[in-house]
Amino acid sequence: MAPQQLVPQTDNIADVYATDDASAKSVAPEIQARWRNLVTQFTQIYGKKPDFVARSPGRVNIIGEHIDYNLYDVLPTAVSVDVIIAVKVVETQGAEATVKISNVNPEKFPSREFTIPSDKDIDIDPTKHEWINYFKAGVLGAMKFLRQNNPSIKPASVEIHLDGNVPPGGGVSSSAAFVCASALAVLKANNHNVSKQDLLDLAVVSERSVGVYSGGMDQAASIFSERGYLLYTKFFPKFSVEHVPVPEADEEVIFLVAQSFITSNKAETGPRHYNLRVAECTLAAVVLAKLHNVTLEKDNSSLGYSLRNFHEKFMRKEGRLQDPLEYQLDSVIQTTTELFSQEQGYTREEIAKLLDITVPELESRFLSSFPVQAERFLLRQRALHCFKEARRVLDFKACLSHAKKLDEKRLHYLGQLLNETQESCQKDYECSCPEVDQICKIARRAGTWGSRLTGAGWGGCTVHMLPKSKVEAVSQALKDEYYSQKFPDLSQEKLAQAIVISKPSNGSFLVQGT
Ligand code: NG1
Ligand code: MG
Repeated sequence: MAPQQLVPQTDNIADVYATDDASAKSVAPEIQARWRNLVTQFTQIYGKKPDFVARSPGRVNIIGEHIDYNLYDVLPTAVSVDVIIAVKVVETQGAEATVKISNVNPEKFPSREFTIPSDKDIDIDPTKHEWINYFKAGVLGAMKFLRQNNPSIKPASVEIHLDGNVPPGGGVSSSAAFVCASALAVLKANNHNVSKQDLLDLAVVSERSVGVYSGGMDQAASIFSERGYLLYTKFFPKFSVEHVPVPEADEEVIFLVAQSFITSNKAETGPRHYNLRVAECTLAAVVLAKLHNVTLEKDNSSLGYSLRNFHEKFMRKEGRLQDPLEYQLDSVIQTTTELFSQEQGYTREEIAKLLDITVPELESRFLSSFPVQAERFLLRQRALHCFKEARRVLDFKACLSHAKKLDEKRLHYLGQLLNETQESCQKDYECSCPEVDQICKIARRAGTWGSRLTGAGWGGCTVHMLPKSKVEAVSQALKDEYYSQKFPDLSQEKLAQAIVISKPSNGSFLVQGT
């Protein structure tokens, strides 16, 4: 991957959205209308046309769930829904730069005005779930980055109009799309053409400032994806990406995304859901390291100690770093099965004892970055999910990479891997929910090769892999057996949003001269 590959710029939105080379110059009418609307409204509100539009998409994760913060490889791709931000740089009147920001949906997202301090970080109150917090997170990351190169930089004042159509809390990374587009907008407004790598680094830092200790998968997929490819993303020993094509098959292979409409706001449910899992995996890693008498240095995972880090140190001690990763993972799975025998999980006292430290030390070292609500930590189940999921990602990628063509056998194998991921998310990681389980069952019965939750889970989105000829039957089955039962008064518009065919799309883009 070219380390300094800049975020691409264009004056033609066909370069952003055309997904099939055949229609490389044509863009779906509703996308054209959405862009025209953004620019027209901008001009109505601010009296002038915008200088440029910054955009970054949501992502669907094909396989590799809840393992990015453990620094294991994942396989997402960008989808076409995105956040588009029209920007105009204006004169700074007072002492500090001002931001005027409005949204195409003013009832839900009222206009706001705030200043950007030039000598310190902008303050964000993560306990107040304000829609502009994500834009402020982008400002925070971008200004931190710009100040590194130019400590006395005077930020530009800007007028902003924003349209995001990534369903929030929907598991297709609305938050990452929002933060990446925002940071990109601020960097461009300050005349900095940013590399994809730099945008990624600052976007991950920014997203954590709104209180969610996520991995880097969403931001990587939002920034680095290229249309037609899945984005094989590695975090260890350092970040890198590989664009993996989906080989031809007798029938076009479709990835379909279906909303459960059960929203899960990670910022609120973190202490007993997402952030708790991050803590459980971290504790599993440090206990496994202690039991194998290996030392973990701090890594760049959310809490500084990851399962991948333990895996590396354990294999180094066994002198097996040259073994294929698959075999290494088999051994790590084996030792986890043997060492973590308690199905009912471990209390703080039991973990502290295993680590030879006191409970207060345990709290301050591993449980003080963010609140978690749990009496027991299910180290066995969470670690086994992650190691086995990391193994499935390797198998999924190997199957794609070694095939010229995907025959029935391979397609069923890929689908089976997705189904195993769902099973593990349900049983070992407990991040599914009854509605998502039901959607997967309905879709499989109607003809998908594989169906599973995608993203954090606890609601949100599902992703399905199926032949083009089954799209109609699967969509109909979901409408008849899920949406009409569960949400009988769902509007036609919401129903249309519920099921999206997500072709692997482009990542972040700057569009000028709109
Ligand atoms: P979503 O569901 O898009 O919020 C979250 C994390 C990812 C990853 C997935 C689970 C954030 C911002 N992103 O994605 O890093 O951990 O869950 O694989 O929390
Ligand atoms: Mg998110």
